[in-house]
Amino acid sequence: MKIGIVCYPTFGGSGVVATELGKALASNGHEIHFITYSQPARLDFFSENLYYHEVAVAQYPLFDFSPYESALASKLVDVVRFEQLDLLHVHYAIPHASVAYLAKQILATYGIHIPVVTTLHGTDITLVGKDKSFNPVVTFSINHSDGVTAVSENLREQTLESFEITRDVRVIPNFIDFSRFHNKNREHFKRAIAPENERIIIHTSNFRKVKNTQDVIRIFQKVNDVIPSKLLMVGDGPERRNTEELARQLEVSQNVRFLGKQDAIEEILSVSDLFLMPSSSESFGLAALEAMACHVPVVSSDTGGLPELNINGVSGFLSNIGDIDDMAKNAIHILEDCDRLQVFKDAAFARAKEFDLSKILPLYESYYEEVVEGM
Ligand code: GMT
Repeated sequence: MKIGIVCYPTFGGSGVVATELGKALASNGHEIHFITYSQPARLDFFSENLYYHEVAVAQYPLFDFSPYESALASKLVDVVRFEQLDLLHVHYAIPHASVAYLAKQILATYGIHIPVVTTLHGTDITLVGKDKSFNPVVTFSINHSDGVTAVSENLREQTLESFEITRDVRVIPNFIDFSRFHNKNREHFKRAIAPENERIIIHTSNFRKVKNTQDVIRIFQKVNDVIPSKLLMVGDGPERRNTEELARQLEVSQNVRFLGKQDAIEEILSVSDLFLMPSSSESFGLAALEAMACHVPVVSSDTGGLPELNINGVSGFLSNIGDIDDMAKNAIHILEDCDRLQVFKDAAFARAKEFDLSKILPLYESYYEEVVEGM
Protein backbone atom coordinates (compact mmCIF):
# COMPACT_ATOMS: atom_id res chain seq x y z
CA MET A 1 0.00 0.00 0.00
CA LYS A 2 0.95 3.65 -0.35
CA ILE A 3 0.37 5.19 3.08
CA GLY A 4 0.66 8.79 4.30
CA ILE A 5 1.61 9.15 7.97
CA VAL A 6 0.97 12.37 9.90
CA CYS A 7 2.44 12.79 13.39
CA TYR A 8 4.28 15.10 15.76
CA PRO A 9 7.90 14.67 14.67
CA THR A 10 9.30 15.09 18.19
CA PHE A 11 10.67 12.77 20.89
CA GLY A 12 7.09 12.20 22.26
CA GLY A 13 5.65 8.69 22.34
CA SER A 14 3.09 9.23 19.57
CA GLY A 15 5.77 10.47 17.17
CA VAL A 16 8.02 7.54 18.05
CA VAL A 17 5.24 4.99 17.48
CA ALA A 18 4.26 6.65 14.16
CA THR A 19 7.87 6.75 12.93
CA GLU A 20 8.72 3.20 13.99
CA LEU A 21 5.47 1.95 12.43
CA GLY A 22 6.26 3.74 9.16
CA LYS A 23 9.79 2.29 9.11
CA ALA A 24 8.50 -1.23 9.74
CA LEU A 25 5.78 -0.91 7.08
CA ALA A 26 8.40 0.35 4.61
CA SER A 27 10.64 -2.62 5.25
CA ASN A 28 7.59 -4.86 4.67
CA GLY A 29 7.31 -3.39 1.15
CA HIS A 30 4.78 -0.58 1.68
CA GLU A 31 5.51 2.92 0.37
CA ILE A 32 5.42 5.33 3.30
CA HIS A 33 5.10 9.11 3.08
CA PHE A 34 5.66 11.09 6.30
CA ILE A 35 3.93 14.48 6.19
CA THR A 36 4.98 16.73 9.09
CA TYR A 37 6.51 20.13 9.87
CA SER A 38 10.00 18.73 10.45
CA GLN A 39 11.90 15.49 9.95
CA PRO A 40 10.76 12.92 12.58
CA ALA A 41 13.48 12.35 15.22
CA ARG A 42 14.01 8.68 14.33
CA LEU A 43 13.87 9.13 10.53
CA ASP A 44 17.44 10.14 9.87
CA PHE A 45 18.52 7.66 7.17
CA PHE A 46 17.74 6.75 3.56
CA SER A 47 15.37 3.93 2.59
CA GLU A 48 13.87 3.37 -0.86
CA ASN A 49 10.29 3.06 0.47
CA LEU A 50 10.40 6.07 2.81
CA TYR A 51 9.50 9.63 1.80
CA TYR A 52 9.32 12.80 3.83
CA HIS A 53 7.22 15.84 2.88
CA GLU A 54 7.77 18.97 4.93
CA VAL A 55 4.80 21.21 5.75
CA ALA A 56 5.94 24.83 5.46
CA VAL A 57 3.68 27.40 7.09
CA ALA A 58 3.58 30.83 5.44
CA GLN A 59 4.33 33.71 7.83
CA TYR A 60 2.35 36.94 7.59
CA PRO A 61 2.16 39.88 10.05
CA LEU A 62 -1.61 39.36 10.39
CA PHE A 63 -1.12 35.88 11.83
CA ASP A 64 -0.74 35.88 15.61
CA PHE A 65 -0.99 32.08 15.28
CA SER A 66 0.46 30.44 12.19
CA PRO A 67 -2.29 28.54 10.32
CA TYR A 68 -0.54 25.13 10.51
CA GLU A 69 -3.79 23.21 10.05
CA SER A 70 -4.52 24.88 6.71
CA ALA A 71 -0.95 24.30 5.50
CA LEU A 72 -1.10 20.64 6.57
CA ALA A 73 -4.49 20.07 4.90
CA SER A 74 -3.20 21.59 1.65
CA LYS A 75 -0.07 19.46 1.83
CA LEU A 76 -2.15 16.32 2.41
CA VAL A 77 -4.27 17.11 -0.64
CA ASP A 78 -1.14 17.66 -2.71
CA VAL A 79 0.69 14.51 -1.57
CA VAL A 80 -2.37 12.22 -1.79
CA ARG A 81 -3.12 13.41 -5.33
CA PHE A 82 0.36 13.32 -6.78
CA GLU A 83 1.73 10.27 -4.95
CA GLN A 84 -1.60 8.44 -5.37
CA LEU A 85 -1.77 7.34 -1.76
CA ASP A 86 -4.18 4.57 -0.70
CA LEU A 87 -4.65 5.59 2.94
CA LEU A 88 -3.84 8.32 5.48
CA HIS A 89 -2.87 7.29 9.01
CA VAL A 90 -2.85 10.20 11.45
CA HIS A 91 -1.35 9.91 14.94
CA TYR A 92 -2.68 12.04 17.83
CA ALA A 93 -6.19 13.33 17.22
CA ILE A 94 -5.49 17.03 17.76
CA PRO A 95 -5.34 18.57 15.20
CA HIS A 96 -4.44 15.74 12.81
CA ALA A 97 -7.81 13.96 12.68
CA SER A 98 -9.82 17.08 11.82
CA VAL A 99 -7.19 18.21 9.32
CA ALA A 100 -7.34 14.80 7.62
CA TYR A 101 -11.14 15.10 7.48
CA LEU A 102 -10.83 18.47 5.73
CA ALA A 103 -8.25 17.10 3.27
CA LYS A 104 -10.54 14.14 2.57
CA GLN A 105 -13.46 16.46 1.73
CA ILE A 106 -11.27 18.52 -0.60
CA LEU A 107 -9.93 15.38 -2.28
CA ALA A 108 -13.50 14.18 -2.88
CA THR A 109 -14.01 17.22 -5.14
CA TYR A 110 -11.25 15.74 -7.34
CA GLY A 111 -13.03 12.37 -7.32
CA ILE A 112 -10.46 10.87 -4.90
CA HIS A 113 -11.85 8.95 -1.92
CA ILE A 114 -9.11 8.25 0.60
CA PRO A 115 -9.70 6.43 3.89
CA VAL A 116 -8.40 8.02 7.10
CA VAL A 117 -7.23 6.01 10.12
CA THR A 118 -6.76 7.94 13.38
CA THR A 119 -4.65 6.55 16.24
CA LEU A 120 -5.42 7.93 19.70
CA HIS A 121 -2.31 8.04 21.86
CA GLY A 122 -3.37 9.32 25.25
CA THR A 123 -3.16 12.97 26.14
CA ASP A 124 -5.17 13.80 22.98
CA ILE A 125 -8.05 12.12 24.87
CA THR A 126 -7.22 12.12 28.58
CA LEU A 127 -5.93 15.69 29.03
CA VAL A 128 -6.14 17.94 26.00
CA GLY A 129 -9.12 16.48 24.14
CA LYS A 130 -11.46 16.67 27.15
CA ASP A 131 -11.00 20.43 27.27
CA LYS A 132 -14.22 22.17 26.19
CA SER A 133 -12.31 24.14 23.58
CA PHE A 134 -11.42 20.93 21.71
CA ASN A 135 -14.20 18.47 22.61
CA PRO A 136 -16.62 19.02 19.66
CA VAL A 137 -13.81 18.84 17.11
CA VAL A 138 -12.29 15.71 18.68
CA THR A 139 -15.71 14.00 18.85
CA PHE A 140 -16.53 14.88 15.26
CA SER A 141 -13.17 13.86 13.84
CA ILE A 142 -13.15 10.51 15.66
CA ASN A 143 -16.70 9.76 14.46
CA HIS A 144 -15.78 10.73 10.88
CA SER A 145 -12.52 8.77 10.64
CA ASP A 146 -12.81 5.57 8.60
CA GLY A 147 -10.84 3.69 11.22
CA VAL A 148 -9.85 4.55 14.81
CA THR A 149 -7.32 2.76 16.99
CA ALA A 150 -6.37 3.29 20.64
CA VAL A 151 -3.10 2.13 22.19
CA SER A 152 -4.73 0.35 25.14
CA GLU A 153 -8.08 -1.03 26.29
CA ASN A 154 -8.12 1.65 28.98
CA LEU A 155 -7.69 4.44 26.43
CA ARG A 156 -10.48 2.93 24.35
CA GLU A 157 -12.78 2.92 27.41
CA GLN A 158 -11.82 6.48 28.36
CA THR A 159 -12.55 7.63 24.79
CA LEU A 160 -16.01 6.04 24.87
CA GLU A 161 -16.71 7.53 28.33
CA SER A 162 -15.50 11.06 27.58
CA PHE A 163 -16.87 11.63 24.09
CA GLU A 164 -20.08 10.76 22.29
CA ILE A 165 -18.54 8.15 20.04
CA THR A 166 -20.76 6.43 17.52
CA ARG A 167 -18.17 4.16 15.95
CA ASP A 168 -15.96 1.25 16.86
CA VAL A 169 -12.46 1.87 18.33
CA ARG A 170 -9.92 -0.92 17.77
CA VAL A 171 -7.18 -1.53 20.35
CA ILE A 172 -3.70 -1.93 18.85
CA PRO A 173 -1.06 -1.59 21.57
CA ASN A 174 2.38 0.02 21.36
CA PHE A 175 5.13 -2.29 20.12
CA ILE A 176 8.87 -2.72 20.42
CA ASP A 177 11.56 -3.45 17.86
CA PHE A 178 13.90 -5.98 19.48
CA SER A 179 16.51 -5.51 16.78
CA ARG A 180 17.16 -2.15 18.44
CA PHE A 181 15.96 -2.65 22.01
CA HIS A 182 17.79 -5.54 23.63
CA ASN A 183 20.23 -5.91 26.46
CA LYS A 184 23.68 -4.80 25.28
CA ASN A 185 26.82 -5.50 27.24
CA ARG A 186 28.01 -2.08 28.38
CA GLU A 187 30.08 -3.04 31.44
CA HIS A 188 32.49 -0.11 31.01
CA PHE A 189 29.57 2.33 31.05
CA LYS A 190 28.09 0.62 34.11
CA ARG A 191 31.39 0.87 35.99
CA ALA A 192 31.66 4.56 35.12
CA ILE A 193 28.21 5.30 36.54
CA ALA A 194 28.28 2.91 39.49
CA PRO A 195 31.94 2.37 40.44
CA GLU A 196 31.00 0.66 43.74
CA ASN A 197 28.58 -1.65 41.93
CA GLU A 198 25.59 0.35 43.13
CA ARG A 199 22.17 -0.50 41.69
CA ILE A 200 21.21 1.72 38.72
CA ILE A 201 17.68 3.14 38.65
CA ILE A 202 16.41 4.97 35.59
CA HIS A 203 13.58 7.27 34.52
CA THR A 204 13.02 8.55 30.98
CA SER A 205 10.33 11.03 29.98
CA ASN A 206 9.57 14.44 28.55
CA PHE A 207 9.48 15.88 32.11
CA ARG A 208 5.90 17.09 31.81
CA LYS A 209 3.76 17.47 34.96
CA VAL A 210 1.90 14.23 34.19
CA LYS A 211 5.17 12.25 34.60
CA ASN A 212 5.53 13.20 38.31
CA THR A 213 9.32 13.47 38.01
CA GLN A 214 9.57 14.84 41.56
CA ASP A 215 8.07 11.57 42.81
CA VAL A 216 10.95 9.80 41.05
CA ILE A 217 13.41 11.76 43.21
CA ARG A 218 11.42 11.08 46.41
CA ILE A 219 11.24 7.35 45.68
CA PHE A 220 14.94 7.29 44.90
CA GLN A 221 15.79 8.98 48.19
CA LYS A 222 13.99 6.25 50.13
CA VAL A 223 15.57 3.45 48.11
CA ASN A 224 19.03 4.96 48.37
CA ASP A 225 18.70 5.10 52.18
CA VAL A 226 18.55 1.29 52.16
CA ILE A 227 20.37 0.20 49.00
CA PRO A 228 23.38 2.08 47.58
CA SER A 229 22.15 3.22 44.17
CA LYS A 230 22.44 5.75 41.37
CA LEU A 231 19.56 7.42 39.50
CA LEU A 232 19.71 8.32 35.80
CA MET A 233 17.17 10.93 34.67
CA VAL A 234 16.92 10.89 30.87
CA GLY A 235 15.00 13.48 28.83
CA ASP A 236 14.13 17.10 29.22
CA GLY A 237 11.07 19.28 29.63
CA PRO A 238 9.25 21.84 31.77
CA GLU A 239 9.60 20.03 35.12
CA ARG A 240 13.33 19.35 34.90
CA ARG A 241 14.33 22.46 36.83
CA ASN A 242 12.00 21.75 39.78
CA THR A 243 13.10 18.14 39.78
CA GLU A 244 16.79 19.06 39.92
CA GLU A 245 15.99 21.53 42.68
CA LEU A 246 14.29 18.81 44.73
CA ALA A 247 17.27 16.48 44.29
CA ARG A 248 19.47 19.21 45.78
CA GLN A 249 17.03 19.89 48.65
CA LEU A 250 16.86 16.21 49.53
CA GLU A 251 20.66 16.00 49.29
CA VAL A 252 20.69 13.13 46.82
CA SER A 253 22.04 15.06 43.83
CA GLN A 254 25.48 13.46 44.10
CA ASN A 255 23.78 10.17 43.19
CA VAL A 256 21.46 11.56 40.51
CA ARG A 257 22.54 12.33 36.95
CA PHE A 258 20.38 14.33 34.57
CA LEU A 259 21.45 13.20 31.11
CA GLY A 260 19.10 15.31 28.94
CA LYS A 261 17.70 13.95 25.66
CA GLN A 262 19.52 10.84 24.51
CA ASP A 263 19.27 9.01 21.18
CA ALA A 264 20.85 5.71 22.21
CA ILE A 265 18.43 5.11 25.06
CA GLU A 266 18.77 1.32 24.68
CA GLU A 267 22.43 1.57 25.73
CA ILE A 268 21.54 3.37 28.95
CA LEU A 269 18.68 0.99 29.66
CA SER A 270 21.08 -1.92 29.21
CA VAL A 271 23.04 -0.97 32.33
CA SER A 272 19.93 -0.28 34.42
CA ASP A 273 18.33 -2.44 37.12
CA LEU A 274 14.98 -0.75 37.63
CA PHE A 275 12.71 1.69 35.75
CA LEU A 276 10.49 4.17 37.64
CA MET A 277 7.27 5.47 36.04
CA PRO A 278 5.09 7.19 38.68
CA SER A 279 2.94 9.06 36.08
CA SER A 280 -0.50 10.33 37.02
CA SER A 281 -1.77 9.37 33.55
CA GLU A 282 -0.28 7.01 30.98
CA SER A 283 -2.31 5.54 28.14
CA PHE A 284 0.22 2.77 27.50
CA GLY A 285 3.73 3.61 28.78
CA LEU A 286 6.02 3.09 25.78
CA ALA A 287 9.09 4.14 27.80
CA ALA A 288 8.37 1.31 30.27
CA LEU A 289 8.08 -1.19 27.40
CA GLU A 290 11.46 -0.02 26.05
CA ALA A 291 12.95 -0.66 29.50
CA MET A 292 11.37 -4.11 29.79
CA ALA A 293 12.74 -5.09 26.36
CA CYS A 294 16.20 -4.37 27.81
CA HIS A 295 15.46 -6.66 30.81
CA VAL A 296 14.61 -3.81 33.20
CA PRO A 297 11.68 -4.37 35.62
CA VAL A 298 9.23 -1.50 36.19
CA VAL A 299 7.85 0.12 39.33
CA SER A 300 4.95 2.25 38.14
CA SER A 301 1.67 3.78 39.11
CA ASP A 302 -1.50 1.80 38.58
CA THR A 303 -3.09 4.08 36.03
CA GLY A 304 -4.41 4.13 32.47
CA GLY A 305 -2.95 1.37 30.31
CA LEU A 306 -0.01 0.59 32.63
CA PRO A 307 -1.66 -2.51 34.21
CA GLU A 308 -2.10 -3.88 30.66
CA LEU A 309 1.69 -3.76 30.28
CA ASN A 310 3.28 -4.08 33.71
CA ILE A 311 2.11 -7.24 35.48
CA ASN A 312 1.98 -6.62 39.24
CA GLY A 313 4.45 -8.85 41.10
CA VAL A 314 5.84 -10.28 37.83
CA SER A 315 7.43 -7.70 35.51
CA GLY A 316 7.49 -5.16 38.35
CA PHE A 317 4.89 -3.60 40.62
CA LEU A 318 1.93 -1.22 40.45
CA SER A 319 1.05 1.32 43.17
CA ASN A 320 -1.56 4.04 43.59
CA ILE A 321 -0.60 7.36 41.98
CA GLY A 322 1.54 9.34 44.43
CA ASP A 323 2.10 6.45 46.86
CA ILE A 324 5.83 7.06 47.12
CA ASP A 325 6.24 4.80 50.16
CA ASP A 326 4.72 1.82 48.37
CA MET A 327 6.76 2.42 45.21
CA ALA A 328 9.97 2.70 47.28
CA LYS A 329 9.06 -0.49 49.19
CA ASN A 330 8.49 -2.34 45.90
CA ALA A 331 11.72 -1.02 44.41
CA ILE A 332 13.67 -2.19 47.46
CA HIS A 333 12.01 -5.61 47.29
CA ILE A 334 13.18 -6.03 43.67
CA LEU A 335 16.67 -4.63 44.19
CA GLU A 336 17.72 -6.06 47.56
CA ASP A 337 18.29 -9.63 46.44
CA CYS A 338 20.39 -10.52 43.36
CA ASP A 339 18.47 -13.72 42.55
CA ARG A 340 15.11 -11.99 42.92
CA LEU A 341 16.31 -9.11 40.74
CA GLN A 342 17.24 -11.61 38.03
CA VAL A 343 13.78 -13.22 38.21
CA PHE A 344 12.13 -9.82 37.73
CA LYS A 345 14.52 -8.93 34.89
CA ASP A 346 13.69 -12.16 33.04
CA ALA A 347 9.96 -11.68 33.60
CA ALA A 348 10.09 -8.07 32.35
CA PHE A 349 11.79 -9.26 29.17
CA ALA A 350 9.29 -12.10 28.69
CA ARG A 351 6.39 -9.66 29.07
CA ALA A 352 7.95 -7.24 26.57
CA LYS A 353 8.15 -10.09 24.04
CA GLU A 354 4.35 -10.05 23.87
CA PHE A 355 4.57 -6.59 22.29
CA ASP A 356 7.17 -7.57 19.68
CA LEU A 357 6.85 -5.52 16.49
CA SER A 358 6.43 -8.74 14.50
CA LYS A 359 3.20 -9.44 16.45
CA ILE A 360 1.72 -5.94 16.32
CA LEU A 361 2.60 -4.89 12.74
CA PRO A 362 0.20 -7.43 11.13
CA LEU A 363 -2.61 -5.99 13.29
CA TYR A 364 -2.13 -2.60 11.64
CA GLU A 365 -1.78 -4.13 8.18
CA SER A 366 -4.97 -6.15 8.46
CA TYR A 367 -6.81 -3.16 9.96
CA TYR A 368 -5.76 -1.02 6.96
CA GLU A 369 -7.13 -3.71 4.62
CA GLU A 370 -10.39 -3.85 6.58
CA VAL A 371 -10.78 -0.07 6.40
CA VAL A 372 -10.02 0.09 2.66
CA GLU A 373 -12.48 -2.74 1.94
CA GLY A 374 -15.15 -1.01 4.03
CA MET A 375 -14.99 2.21 1.94
O1 GMT B 1 3.92 10.61 27.23
C1 GMT B 1 3.86 11.67 26.64
O2 GMT B 1 3.73 12.73 27.21
C2 GMT B 1 3.94 11.66 25.14
C3 GMT B 1 2.70 11.11 24.58
C4 GMT B 1 2.50 11.44 23.14
O3 GMT B 1 1.35 11.49 22.76
O4 GMT B 1 3.43 11.70 22.38
O5 GMT B 1 2.71 9.70 24.81
C5 GMT B 1 1.48 9.03 24.77
O6 GMT B 1 1.57 8.13 23.67
C6 GMT B 1 2.48 7.04 23.85
C7 GMT B 1 2.52 6.24 22.55
O7 GMT B 1 1.27 5.71 22.22
C8 GMT B 1 2.06 6.21 25.06
O8 GMT B 1 2.92 5.10 25.22
C9 GMT B 1 2.11 7.10 26.30
O9 GMT B 1 1.66 6.36 27.42
C10 GMT B 1 1.20 8.31 26.09
N1 GMT B 1 1.38 9.26 27.21
C11 GMT B 1 0.40 9.53 28.08
O10 GMT B 1 -0.71 9.01 28.03
C12 GMT B 1 0.75 10.52 29.14
